Amino acid sequence: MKAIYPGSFDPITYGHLDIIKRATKIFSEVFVVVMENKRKKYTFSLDERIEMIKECTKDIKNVKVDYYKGLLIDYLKNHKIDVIIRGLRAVTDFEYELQMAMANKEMCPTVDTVFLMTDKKYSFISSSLVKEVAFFGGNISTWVPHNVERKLLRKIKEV
Ligand code: COD
Repeated sequence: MKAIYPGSFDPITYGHLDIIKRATKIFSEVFVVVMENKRKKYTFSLDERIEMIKECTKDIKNVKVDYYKGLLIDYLKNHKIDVIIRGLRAVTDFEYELQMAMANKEMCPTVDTVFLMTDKKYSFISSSLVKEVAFFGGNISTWVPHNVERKLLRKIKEV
């Protein structure tokens, strides 16, 4: 069965990667799709985010990296996917995730959202936390893969 893991991935972290690895053990094919969250302003371009995900998942056979600029449910319909994977960190994620899951189900009743939890060592990580700590010179090497750390440090120097 196919599943989609949609997100902003700005940038991808070990938290995201942990969810991707767990999902690939449950589903035959996992589409990691970079999409647009209208509530966010992105640090990395779409191409940069896709490139980082591809580098980080190149050794996982049943992952397909893609992007889509429209509604998530339209991508699902186009690719005949019925399962959305989302990660849950803490109670604070729940309200937003529940709202999205219900809205997607309302728009497309055949769709189910499956929530996965990361290993607890990654459960506090978010892309915005990583960016903030890196910006002020903190060590992020245990929160993001090396290629992502390198690109983020370069991006910080540019601004
Ligand atoms: N541990 C566990 N889970 C994690 C961790 C972690 N450390 N870090 C992130 N996650 C999870 C998040 O909880 C989330 O489930 C997922 O990983 C992706 O997170 P982000 O922050 O990269 O992505 P979001 O939340 O910005 O993605 C939102 C979408 C882009 C998917 C959404 O806005 C969308 O569907 N956009 C397309 C347009 C659309 O259809 N909108 C209507 C939606 S109802």
